[in-house]
Amino acid sequence: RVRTTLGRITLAAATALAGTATVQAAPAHAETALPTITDDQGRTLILHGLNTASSAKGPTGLPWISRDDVVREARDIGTNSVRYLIQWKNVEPRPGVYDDAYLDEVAKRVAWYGEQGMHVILDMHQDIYGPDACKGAGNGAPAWATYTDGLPCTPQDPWVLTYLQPAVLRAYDNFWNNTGKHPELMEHYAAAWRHVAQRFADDRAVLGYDLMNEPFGGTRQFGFFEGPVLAPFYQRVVNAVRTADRDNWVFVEPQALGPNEGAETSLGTVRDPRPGGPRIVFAPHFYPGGVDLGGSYDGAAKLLVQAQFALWKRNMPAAARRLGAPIWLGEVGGMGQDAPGAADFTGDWLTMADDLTMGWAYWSNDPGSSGVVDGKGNPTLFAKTLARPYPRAVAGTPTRISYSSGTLTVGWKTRPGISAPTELWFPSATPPKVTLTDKPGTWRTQWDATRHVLSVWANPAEPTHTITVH
Ligand code: 9MR
Repeated sequence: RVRTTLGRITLAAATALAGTATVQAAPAHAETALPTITDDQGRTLILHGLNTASSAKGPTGLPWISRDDVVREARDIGTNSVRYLIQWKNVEPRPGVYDDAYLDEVAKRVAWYGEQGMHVILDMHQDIYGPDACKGAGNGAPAWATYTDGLPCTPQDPWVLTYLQPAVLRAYDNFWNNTGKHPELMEHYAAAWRHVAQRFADDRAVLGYDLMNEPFGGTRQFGFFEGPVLAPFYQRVVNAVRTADRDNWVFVEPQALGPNEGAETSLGTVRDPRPGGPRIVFAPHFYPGGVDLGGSYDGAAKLLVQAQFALWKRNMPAAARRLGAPIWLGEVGGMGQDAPGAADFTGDWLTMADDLTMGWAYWSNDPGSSGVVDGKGNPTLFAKTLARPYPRAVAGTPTRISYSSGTLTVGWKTRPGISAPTELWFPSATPPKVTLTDKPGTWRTQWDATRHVLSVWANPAEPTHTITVH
């Protein structure tokens, strides 16, 4: 029954979207390169990572992982980053009262990633507002910040439909102050972020803050939400974060409904008050055709999903360009390894990310059929497909990333003043065969067989470089 319903929903969505979409491949390299996320040596970071983890939505607000799991992940999948889930309800259990013991537990786990040289993006996660909006179905907001005004709620299957329950719509309407009754809630949220930013501003493992997972506007959607409500809200949170932390990156998401399937976003520009140039990242998700809700990537469903690939590839980089921000795919995946076309789908979105020279965080790192280890601790299909050769740091502006049949090709433009090397990760410990377009004798490489990382010091006098590695 669920599959049939889903089929109808996705078909309806396809029909609706087909009207607005020109379903053709967008040019892989659009006019001007987007700004990039950079490390403290000025190199572009291409972030490959996992969302860790859905289990952090529970009462403790902490994910299932141990230190050893992080060590294994870095070694076997080569991730250089993590989208680490935290919860507002655990940060601010009572109004204005912050649980620093919780943040200590978060910091302890953040350090595990730091030990592996990985970059942490803290994600203030939520689904369906919070656990008190609809009988425990959701996560995120604390009980004291949940005003459902006595409206009814029944958790739905698939879970996303719970967003449309009256109590949930009202909880959001009160949060965004669409009702005019609760201006204090957004204020609290911004202050909670300031507190988190204060705690992590000097933590070298932390790269940035994803301000709100998959925002949902209640009874205001699309142009009635993203421009007039969401963007000013982000502005307020960014301003609050910047009073505590001038340097970390701030990640802003479009609303989830629509953009998750590739539809256009009307999110307005968010200004970064930090001196030295903006550090705001546009961080959309990609869940075409309900692949995370029991969907597949074969037959008619595959056509729909491919249409949404084309939409996403056109609309999300365009939005990033409009916002003047780098783009990073904060969530993608959620498909069980036994779902028809799972391997194919994974390969196709990985290729899309490479085509856009864009990093990603896979959903998710929870043990199970859509994780990287199954319930018994055995590696899944995804452990293998996500362990893909890539340039984790580029000493300049990447112009090309492509990987196929055992060959990784990376092109970049020199950015003056970077002395740190370009670093490429490979799943195998065997030294790779390298060719570079720079004049012989003007460049060198070094192979780290333990970390599987090839460092490349290209000739800074040459404006462009292309490396090919077998
Ligand atoms: O995969 C998650 C599923 O098990 C949960 O029931 C659901 C509600 O918390 O959330 C799913 O994860 C979603 C994430 O929180 C937000 N983006 C989409 C993810 C996959 O549906």
